[in-house]
Formats: sequence, structure tokens, C-alpha cells
Amino acid sequence: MRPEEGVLTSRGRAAGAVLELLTDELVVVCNGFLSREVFALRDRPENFYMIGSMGQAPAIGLGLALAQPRRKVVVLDGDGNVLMALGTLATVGALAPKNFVHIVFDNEVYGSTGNQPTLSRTVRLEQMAKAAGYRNVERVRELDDAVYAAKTMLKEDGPSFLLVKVSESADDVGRVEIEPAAMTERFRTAAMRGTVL
Ligand SMILES: Cc1ncc(C[n+]2csc(CCOP(=O)(O)OP(=O)(O)O)c2C)c(N)n1
Ligand SMILES: [Mg+2]
Repeated sequence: MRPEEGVLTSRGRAAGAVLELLTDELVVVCNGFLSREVFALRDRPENFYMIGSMGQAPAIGLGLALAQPRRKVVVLDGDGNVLMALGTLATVGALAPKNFVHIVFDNEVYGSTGNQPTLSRTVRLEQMAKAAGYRNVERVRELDDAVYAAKTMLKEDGPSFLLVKVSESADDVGRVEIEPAAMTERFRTAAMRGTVL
């Protein structure tokens, strides 16, 4: 079902639609409710949930993308997270890994801590990414457009940045039910699969 004109889709629906597109990509998810939603929607060994450290997901994804150039790395991020570590946009833009896809679900709030407004309503994060040197940059408000852009970015050379405007209402989901050490170990195994050292 298409959301009403002007009404934004929930982040859970947008994230679910993006997750359906994935095959063997390595995924790094930012901290907060997005990690919980992704865990509930489509947990897989190729997912790394950044539990706790805000702003760090793209830095981890960048390291992975450089270490595994033949593997697509997808970072699922939030507006507050991006604003916390804006310098990482410059590092990604400067190093320009072709296999790096950065998808930001922008609800214009710090939703995980009580919907305090962020600056993403006025500061165009996708324009900052463009200025930093990301190769493909899109800003979308509709679910169909998000799916189309994500599908395209998963195929083409990056670095790519997709900003998806979503509503601030969060779905009711539980915590990430896997210990960080176990999650890291299974992620490491999944990331090394197929790698010839
Ligand atoms: C350094 C730091 N400051 C604050 C927090 C608390 N915190 C956890 S998630 C979050 C909000 C993240 O915002 P955003 O990326 O927009 O995601 P949303 O919560 O909207 O899903 C905050 C403030 C933290 N974990 N680390
Ligand atoms: Mg947010």
C-alpha cells in the first residue's frame, strides 16, 4: 500500500523494504531503535549492530569496504547518528570506496531517546554528502522511490548516499537479542566467507 500523499512512511516499513533487497551484502546498523528494528525484521550473520556508540556505523562500514573491496557494504544510519560524526562523510568522500552504500533513515528526531528534534530538518545531510564527494546522492520521501534508489545503488559504483525521510513514529520492537561478542564473531565469519588470504 502506498502512503498517502505527503504522509511519510514509518522507518520500520522503509527499512523492511530495503532489507528485502539484500543478498550477501555486509550491513552495519547504527545504534538506537534502528538496530532493534533491523534485528526484528531481518537478522542475519552479515549484520553488525552498533550497540551504544552513536555516529560510528559509517566509520566501521568504511573500514570494511576498504578491507573487502569485492563485497558491497551497506550502512543503515540515522539522522542524529550522521550529525554526531559528520567528519566521517568527508573520509568516505575522500577515500571513495566503490562498494559503499550509506542509507540514512531521517525522522528529524533523536527518536531512540524521546524524539528531541535534530538539525536535519534544516541541514541537508545529502548535500553535505554530495559536497564531501559521495558519487551518487538521492533524497526521497516515498517508499517506492526509496526501494528504487536503494536497488540502483546496490548495483552501481559508489560511494552512494540515500536519505529516506521517514515518520518519527517508531515501531514497538524488542532489543537486539544477541551478545555483542557472539554477534561480532558470526559477523567476522560471514565477512571472511569467500575471501582468499
Ligand atoms: C555519544 C552518545 N550520545 C547519546 C547517546 C544516546 N542515544 C542513543 S540513540 C540516540 C539517538 C540517535 O538518533 P538517530 O540516529 O536520529 O536515530 P533515531 O533515534 O531517530 O532512530 C541517542 C541520543 C549515545 N548512545 N551515545
Ligand atoms: Mg533520527
